[in-house]
Amino acid sequence: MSAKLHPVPEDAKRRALVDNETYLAWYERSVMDPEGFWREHGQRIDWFTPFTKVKNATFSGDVSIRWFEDGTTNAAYNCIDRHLEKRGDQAAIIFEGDEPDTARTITYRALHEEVCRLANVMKARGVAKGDRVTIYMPMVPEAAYAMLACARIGAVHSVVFGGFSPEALAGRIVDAQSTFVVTADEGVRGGKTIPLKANADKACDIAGRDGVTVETLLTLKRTGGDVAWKEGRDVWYRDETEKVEADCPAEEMSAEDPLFILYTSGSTGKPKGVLHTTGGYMVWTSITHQYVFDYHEGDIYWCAADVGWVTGHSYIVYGPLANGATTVMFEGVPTYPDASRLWQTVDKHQINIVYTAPTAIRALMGAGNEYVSKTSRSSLRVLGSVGEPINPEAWEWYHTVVGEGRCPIVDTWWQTETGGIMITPLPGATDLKPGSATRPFFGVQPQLVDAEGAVLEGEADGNLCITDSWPGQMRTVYGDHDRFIKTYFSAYPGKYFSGDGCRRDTDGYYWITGRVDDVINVSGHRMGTAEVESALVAHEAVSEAAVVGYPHAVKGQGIYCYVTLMGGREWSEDLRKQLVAQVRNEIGGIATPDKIQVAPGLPKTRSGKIMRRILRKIAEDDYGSLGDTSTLADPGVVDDLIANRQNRK
Ligand code: 6R9
Repeated sequence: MSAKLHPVPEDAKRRALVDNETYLAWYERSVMDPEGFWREHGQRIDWFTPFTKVKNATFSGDVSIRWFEDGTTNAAYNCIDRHLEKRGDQAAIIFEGDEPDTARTITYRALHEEVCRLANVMKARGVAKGDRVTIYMPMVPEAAYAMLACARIGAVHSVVFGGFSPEALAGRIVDAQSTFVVTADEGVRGGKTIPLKANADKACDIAGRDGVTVETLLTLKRTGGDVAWKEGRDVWYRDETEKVEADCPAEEMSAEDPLFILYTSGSTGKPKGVLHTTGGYMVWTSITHQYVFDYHEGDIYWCAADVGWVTGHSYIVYGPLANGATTVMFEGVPTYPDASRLWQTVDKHQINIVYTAPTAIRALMGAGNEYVSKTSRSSLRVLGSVGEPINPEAWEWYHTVVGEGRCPIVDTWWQTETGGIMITPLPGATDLKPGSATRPFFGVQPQLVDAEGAVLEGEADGNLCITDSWPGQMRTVYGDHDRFIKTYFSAYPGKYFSGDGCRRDTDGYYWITGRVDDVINVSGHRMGTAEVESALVAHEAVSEAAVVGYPHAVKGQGIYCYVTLMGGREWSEDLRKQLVAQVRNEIGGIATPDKIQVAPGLPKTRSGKIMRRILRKIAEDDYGSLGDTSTLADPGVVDDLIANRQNRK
């Protein structure tokens, strides 16, 4: 791993909110005196009733995590109302549409009215505090309005990424028992339309068969494309918002009342509903947004993620709006109309901070420097990366070509479960090493352990745990607290286990090495190999499937599938297409298999466990170092897999 050190640029140091001395002092206090630290920083959001209790968390036994528990507040109030007096006319959201000539600005005052109206629509149609609302939307401001409208009335939103299939959407509607769904006629991305309403229609049918009847399907007209209509259930967004009052009081929520559920993949079973609550999450997203991006009053800030992912929740909507920032919402993709799009958008809106994913950086790097150099980018001050490890080459390109050497890069490690950024540089404080997420944020206590759970000190390579609670942490798996305990607190009792491998170097910097479980990361999207496998075996020709990740130049990891066919079934190009379609139908386009290999047998131990280590090596074309295969029930299957591998260099 490259250890080239990039010291904090003088400019960044001069204007930064936090320099290195401050970082060290605050960090020390945050872990020595968490009560005192968070009592003070908990004041950064507005409370209706101030909290007196700060932290009440245990990672043992039943695992219970509570922050600011006797305080009351409201997330939408903190994102909107409290800014109205001072910045009612300031842009809250700048919407940059898919086509470059479509931009819209929404002031804080306008945001207030939009959110209140939608909240009143929800109430009028029976949504009450604690009810779950599913949001299946394109990247348009109305997606943020829907989230904030839920927060305003105390409903719990579950945003489902617009790229997920009807089956995947249905599964999430059913798990959340959600009877109110917000969607659009069609989404538009990179010039292509996505049939969201048609997908939602199918999802409602499936959910209905599984016992959950969607009562309202509120549909935003985005393209005006043809859609089917079910009277009584389907209503147009704008028709409804016109009928109601433009004001709606923000519900008084207890700090530990749920704010949202977001489904994410794990190594086993169905996606889990990660549950976040109100007070701690708002404190965490706002404090991290301010210090990690060195956000100053008046800055224009752009996180180019989708609200369907946690990054969109925490760093397009809640964190920036809690801080009264101007947040850019982008409907399109970085390569449309061409690979200049991000940088042209930066110039157009004079954006100061850009936060995106390594997969986008690699794709743009591949397109060539001229797409960058023909733009000015003089407004840029801080660049961010999130979603997967960033390789040093992509880091250097981002730093040198995009940022012209003057913008610190914050490589932020965190997860859906952590609610917000955990390990990260601070622009004015941290000397950077390309590829390292560097040091823990305030209050975060990382620890590396070996497979047996022994704590590793100093320079070490191990499994990344966090030893104590932080305010933004998930509280439970929706409807399944046992699964929460099992998934995160049982591998290393008393500690939160992230599922990531990590190295700590001699300077105490952290280098995330990727997942150590059966989760793969494709273009920054998390996927359980088990989910892809269950989609494959649902096809009548497949008797068994094993899925692993392999290195992919742009996506980070690609999806490599081994399938064993039912007796008598022959492999054909047509069958390959059917299997690809099967996975896309069950999960969505993001899970499209890159390679499928027929495997007459899979390498299994005598107890029947598939040895994925071997399958990974073969997929990586690294079959020279398969390690010990003596425990295999039939070592002969390995030779066959190698002879027929799909990934020859
Ligand atoms: C925010 C988000 C979480 C997983 C995580 C890790 C990987 C995220 C990273 C990173 C290396 C970074 N990951 N950021 N790996 N460096 N800066 O991405 O949440 O979708 O839940 O994914 O992504 O493997 O465990 P989520």
